[in-house]
Amino acid sequence: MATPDTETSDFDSVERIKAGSRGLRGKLAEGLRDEVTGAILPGDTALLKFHGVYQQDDRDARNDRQHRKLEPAYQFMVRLRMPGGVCSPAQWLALDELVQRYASASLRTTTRQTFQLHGVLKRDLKQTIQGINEALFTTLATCGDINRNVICHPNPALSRVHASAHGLAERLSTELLPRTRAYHELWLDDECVTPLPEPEPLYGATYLPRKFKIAIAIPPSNDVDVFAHCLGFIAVTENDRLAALNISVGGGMGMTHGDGTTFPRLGQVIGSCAPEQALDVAKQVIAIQRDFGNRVNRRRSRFKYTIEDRGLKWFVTELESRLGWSLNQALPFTFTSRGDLTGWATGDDGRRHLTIRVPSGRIADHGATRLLTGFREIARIHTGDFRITPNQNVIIANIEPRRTEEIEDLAATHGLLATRRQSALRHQALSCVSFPTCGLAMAESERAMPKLLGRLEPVLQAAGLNEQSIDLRVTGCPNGCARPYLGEIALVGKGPDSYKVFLGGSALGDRLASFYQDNVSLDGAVTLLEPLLHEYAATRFESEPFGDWALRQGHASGEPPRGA
Ligand code: SRM
Ligand code: SF4
Repeated sequence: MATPDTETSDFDSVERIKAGSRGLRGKLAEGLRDEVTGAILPGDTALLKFHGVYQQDDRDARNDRQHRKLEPAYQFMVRLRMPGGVCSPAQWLALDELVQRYASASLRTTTRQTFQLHGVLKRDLKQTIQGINEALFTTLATCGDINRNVICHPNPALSRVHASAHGLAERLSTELLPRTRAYHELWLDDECVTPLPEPEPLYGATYLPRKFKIAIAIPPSNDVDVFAHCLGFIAVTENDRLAALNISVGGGMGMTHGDGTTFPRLGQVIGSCAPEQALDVAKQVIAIQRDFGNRVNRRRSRFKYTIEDRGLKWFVTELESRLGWSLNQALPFTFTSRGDLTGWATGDDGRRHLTIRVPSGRIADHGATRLLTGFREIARIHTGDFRITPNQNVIIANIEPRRTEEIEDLAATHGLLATRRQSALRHQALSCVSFPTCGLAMAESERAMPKLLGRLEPVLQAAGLNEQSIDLRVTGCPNGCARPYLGEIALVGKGPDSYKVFLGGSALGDRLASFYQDNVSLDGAVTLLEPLLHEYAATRFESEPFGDWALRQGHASGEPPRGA
């Protein structure tokens, strides 16, 4: 059940809060000073998100504290902006120190290529955010009704094109930030500038109706799930350089159980542009959403519904008239893969990169698997960088040849390579955070994954599918933070140990999964999937992915899901 004042609460009040916030200031400064409560002032939680911070409470402790008439165990989640997921060893070490001092001694990589810190107390928020800024990161606008972290294919082995795509991700990310100085005043002790509020030329006083997301894909990999994004750029490469970008619009995942007017939607390619035109395109797309997005019903306020309701033709005409030039024709592109290849890779320039599988993105120390310590030790000697992938994994990138063995040894000693021996399904599986921190969680996700995978792996083994890559995604609610409707198999939480099962998304992220069965427990999911996996093993065509097979065999209807 959602806590009050989440993003799905009364839309009108969020619009009024933004309009009256004096450039996202509200009464945040007062709320942060108040030592009587661990929370901030109730009207300010929506504003706090624009600063990259979510007020949460420990949901494991909620009932007990309620029983003891204590206020919820308030704590904060802090999300970083990290375009393209690049992080230096010095930055890694700074974040590591912050999570040990102020947070839950874990770093959480996200499906949007950045880090979240969980469990920060109000009294430590300012020091935490200052520490993040000292490490040359920001948390500004990583949440809220605004453009979020821009993601792109992280593989440095693709050198020149990747570098251009990463440069574009950084540029988009920076140029689309809000102009308010509220963040600097509140967290970094900058002086208050007058007159307030500062003009927001792109966003205006009420910002966007809802969050906005951009991804850049570099074919043949669709690891960013480009069609899940409000705006997607798909790189077109010529002679090892970024020559053009196809433009996809109107993608998004979230829906609401029981509300058939809400649904996940795939982005559609509307044309192409030159790389230097991408920023202009992004600004005008955002401006259209600012002006035409639904500001009455927050459940239908994402950009995908603006496209769905007004039509693609209307949108392209509006975009071209604002740009003052016409889009070029879409250019051919092909995706042949998704997900990350773990293990060693060598770039064109001979540099080496080690991709580490991070189960559910949780970098913590648990028993023999000491990911937090292992990455810390590696960061101490590594001279290249780290890349967070859009699948919650980490690439130790650009490793100096003389460090290769040492880094591999450290990785092995701390259990970072343990997943190498496990199934291909486990390697690709994604799950969202869910309990105990997510205020919107309905069922377990991250914490359920080890049990689910542990039960599924013997089934895969028996069916001879251990090496078969199958895209499994689990989320604790229908919001879709692990992009489940693009999974070949997806479990979407709807209540304690109760999930909706979806089947038949394409392995390349260009077809949505269809609803398969309701009210399935985790054990029930294994029972449900066992005969399907055996049937798949027996009747698939050569190289036929599970999602395509499920569609061909009629196990997936091919109907895109709706919230009902
Ligand atoms: Fe998400 C809300 C976690 C990627 C769709 N998401 C949340 C919140 C902040 C819950 C809340 O509003 O109170 C979750 C915090 C949990 C926690 O305790 O940390 C949360 N989302 C995440 C992360 C950490 C999942 C993960 O395990 O990696 C991802 C952080 C991304 C980042 O770094 O910025 C994350 N969320 C996504 C994605 C995937 C993506 O962007 O590629 C989606 C689906 C794509 C999309 O946006 O359509 C996604 N999150 C949502 C939604 C549904 C929005 C909608 O259209 O209805 C919500 C709820 C909302 O906004 O009201 C949500
Ligand atoms: Fe929370 Fe997971 Fe739902 Fe996202 S999908 S809002 S992380 S339970």
